[in-house]
Amino acid sequence: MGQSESKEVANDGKYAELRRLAEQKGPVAMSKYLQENIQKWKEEKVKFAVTGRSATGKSTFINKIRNVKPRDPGYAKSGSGNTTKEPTPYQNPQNQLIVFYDLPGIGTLQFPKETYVSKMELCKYDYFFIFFDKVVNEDENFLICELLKLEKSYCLIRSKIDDDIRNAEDDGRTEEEVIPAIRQQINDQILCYSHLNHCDAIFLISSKRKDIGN
Ligand SMILES: Nc1nc2c(ncn2[C@@H]2O[C@H](COP(=O)(O)OP(=O)(O)OP(=O)(O)O)[C@@H](O)[C@H]2O)c(=O)[nH]1
Ligand SMILES: [Mg+2]
Repeated sequence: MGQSESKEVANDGKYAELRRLAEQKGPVAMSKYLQENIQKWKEEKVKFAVTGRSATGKSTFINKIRNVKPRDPGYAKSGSGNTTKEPTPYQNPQNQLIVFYDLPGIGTLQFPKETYVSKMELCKYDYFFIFFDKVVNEDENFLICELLKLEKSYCLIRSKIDDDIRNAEDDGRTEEEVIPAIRQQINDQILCYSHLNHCDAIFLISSKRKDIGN
């Protein structure tokens, strides 16, 4: 086995089958196998969990990406905190196999972090969007550690960037200064705690203003 092949790839059942075909049956059988399997991802159901503290904008984000307005059917209720009371699935209108699960906020009195992982059945989701609206705090830290134990992947979503821009403008700073400063602050925080480094990406978003975010 070549040195560049990762353990993950080497342990993958489909990869092993491909190797076997290549070695025993040759390129025609290999090509047939690839053609049969390459489209299979399109038939897979993907469950995205949208999680994080209460009132960080999880439900609002789900409405935004689904382009659903307050009086439309399937609108995820948003509010000023403790709004989402149970994990609720929302299908992506472009692909019904992609489902966003709107989760209650972690670390509230109703959903303390100690029981959140089991109550929310975090093990059943494929990927996690972890929302936070100022700095990564103890609750996100806890969540990330638990996801690492479950070997789940996640990205971090710093929400409500429009609020930061508005506040900064009141303080005499510009949008061009504020966004890189927030990103830098998050990166600095992540560098200090090695386990936070596992996140796939950090997005800065606003569900209220389409023109900002990166
Ligand atoms: N300024 C601003 N406000 C936002 C944004 N996203 C959400 N909000 C507001 O933040 C509040 C909380 O939003 P929700 O979507 O209910 O937050 P949540 O994370 O689902 O909250 P829980 O269901 O309680 O966990 C609402 O008043 C939203 O209008 C944003 O990008 N910018
Ligand atoms: Mg909600």
